[in-house]
Amino acid sequence: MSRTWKVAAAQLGPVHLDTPREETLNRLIELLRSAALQGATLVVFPELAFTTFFARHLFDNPTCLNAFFEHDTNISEASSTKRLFEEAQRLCVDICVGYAEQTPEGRAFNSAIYYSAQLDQVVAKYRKVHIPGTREPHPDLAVINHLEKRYFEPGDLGFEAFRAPRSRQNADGEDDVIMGMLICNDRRWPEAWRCYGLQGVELILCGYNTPAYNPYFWGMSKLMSPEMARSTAVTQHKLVMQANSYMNSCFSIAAGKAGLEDGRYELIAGSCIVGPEGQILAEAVTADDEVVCAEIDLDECRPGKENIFNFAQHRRVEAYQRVVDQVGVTQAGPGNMKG
Ligand code: CDT
Repeated sequence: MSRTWKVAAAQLGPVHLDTPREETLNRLIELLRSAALQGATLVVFPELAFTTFFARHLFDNPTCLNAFFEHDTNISEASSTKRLFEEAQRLCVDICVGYAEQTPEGRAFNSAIYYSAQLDQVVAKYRKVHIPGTREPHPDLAVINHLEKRYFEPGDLGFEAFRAPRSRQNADGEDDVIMGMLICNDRRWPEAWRCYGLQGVELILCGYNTPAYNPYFWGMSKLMSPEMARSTAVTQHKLVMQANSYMNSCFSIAAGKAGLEDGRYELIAGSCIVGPEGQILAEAVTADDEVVCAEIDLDECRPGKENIFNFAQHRRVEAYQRVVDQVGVTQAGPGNMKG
């Protein structure tokens, strides 16, 4: 049986603070339809896809902040989001979509779910583990605020890979694809990918919102023009998608929110689909609403998994203890001669 799959990243152009949610939802549905017309049966949407990237802003009023969150435990049935899932079901297209989750206990997570059209249900949920930015706003430079640490707690679901049947391919579940979800900053952490790699992952799905210019967070960008900072941010985004796909012998799909939000907050574009040898198979050419499509053959993950990155044969866990024992840096002392 062929293991090819036509998949897509749905890049979303700017969404402003006052953009009505209905309007954004309509754009997501248009992207879904356009991907389906091109034959895709899996579409990945950005992080926090239903609203602007609200973590740029300080909200003193909890009602204003609440408007950016989903409060229903099942967003495929919630009144504010269900039209997207109904359309996915009608088109028989799976979707992965990011959203701000508020639990019934009042906990807040930056989450993503995978909806299987064939099963007509959400089959996996992921909560972003690496929460970047700060709790407190910058005293005098509001434009660079990134307040995710204020609005979200670190995800508590770990990196659990899951299986889903490829839509329209088979109904018996024998040829499920092994997938994992990451959200934005997670893609920069090789530990996250390796947790999935160790579960045989074949396809990583990752939505993102990456500021194009932030002199307080990006290495070197204090020295850079906005243009150089943007191109460096795009390079680093692709670098981590390509390197980690290669090192875990898996495909990956990255879907971003892009462009200039509210006239001053720029997000990088660069939505892309990457292969297991680290090659970019397709990428966005605009910083606006755009579908990026590629046909992938999941069996292409096998050479890497069976040879250079055959974990069972080559990993040396006895030498990796520091990776899980230590959080921050403990600088090496002078001299390390042992043995
Ligand atoms: N959304 C998100 O995680 N963005 C981060 C930027 C952090 S800069 C404070 C990213 O890694 O792209």
